[in-house]
Amino acid sequence: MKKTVLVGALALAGLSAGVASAGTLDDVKARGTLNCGVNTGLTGFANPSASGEWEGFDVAICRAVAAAVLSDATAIEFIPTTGKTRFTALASGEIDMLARNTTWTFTRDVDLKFEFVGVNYYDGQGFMVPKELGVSSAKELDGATVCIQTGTTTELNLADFFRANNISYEPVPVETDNEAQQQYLAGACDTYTTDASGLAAVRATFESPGDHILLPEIISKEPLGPLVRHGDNEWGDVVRWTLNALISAEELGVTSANIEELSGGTNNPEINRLLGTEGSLGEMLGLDGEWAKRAIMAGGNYGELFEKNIGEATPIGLARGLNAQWTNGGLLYSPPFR
Ligand SMILES: N[C@@H](CCC(=O)N[C@@H](CS)C(=O)NCC(=O)O)C(=O)O
Repeated sequence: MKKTVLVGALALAGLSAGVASAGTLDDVKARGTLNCGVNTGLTGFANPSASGEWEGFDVAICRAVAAAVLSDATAIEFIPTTGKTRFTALASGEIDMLARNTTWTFTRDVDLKFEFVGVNYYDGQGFMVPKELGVSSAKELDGATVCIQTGTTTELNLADFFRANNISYEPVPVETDNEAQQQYLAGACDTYTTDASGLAAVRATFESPGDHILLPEIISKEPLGPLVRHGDNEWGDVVRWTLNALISAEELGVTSANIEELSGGTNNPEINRLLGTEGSLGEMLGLDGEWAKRAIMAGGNYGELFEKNIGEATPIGLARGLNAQWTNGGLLYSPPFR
């Protein structure tokens, strides 16, 4: 009797999730494409190129997963999502994973029932102002109009920061970065606030980036990472270890330039396990031995992806900072491939 009640409750719980909560790995394999939720457009992170190809630091995670699972880094349907629509898209099953500068928070995990598989960018919230506003600290923004993207952690942090500093602001809500950019440049808001990486990305697209400054305050922690639905652990493992493969590859010195040679076998057992010449880690994931090799070859290791898409040599110009490897004073630390 007790057993029946329990089974019934579980079935109900499954139904209330609204989608098949298990088996995304099989679904993706059967479909032959990965449905990856990304931004509507944020230079350096996720943006269609002039020829219509999605590219960027978040897009690279989708590509690595598609390469690992489907042996094809282009077998992806990119689904643009806003701050508001991203979670419904994931919960409903419209997308298999979300890679869209999304902050790992308690409520998104526990209440919305998503699983963040790791962090691909450690960030924090900042403020951008036109130089001519003559402001040098966020604490001088009393009474300012603030462009703010709805459905984000940004909205909540902003309220906390102004309240804690006993100053007031007038929100100018926007739904996409494009809209924020237009409003800000048109002077509809005195300042634009979002993740500091997002501010750098937006500023890079301005005609005169030098006319705008980022204020020194970073008012929050924004660990950004890919996420999947709760309760689909096999799929979660695939996305988690794909991200870890990119991070470990950098730590172990595996690059797009030397990966072919290294996958012939090396005297470093961890590299061999990563690249599938030793052990059977791929099989344990429901993939083959070369899954991680393909993931890394899709665009390079973590460091290569960083430098190519958002690094100091790009117009976005981000330094590694917290996103350096732990061996270099940063927070990037992949668990071992063992
Ligand atoms: N990390 C924050 C904010 C993420 C966010 O939506 N950022 C904006 C501003 S950088 C964005 O990505 N916009 C891209 C778009 O509108 O497509 C969160 O998870 O709530």
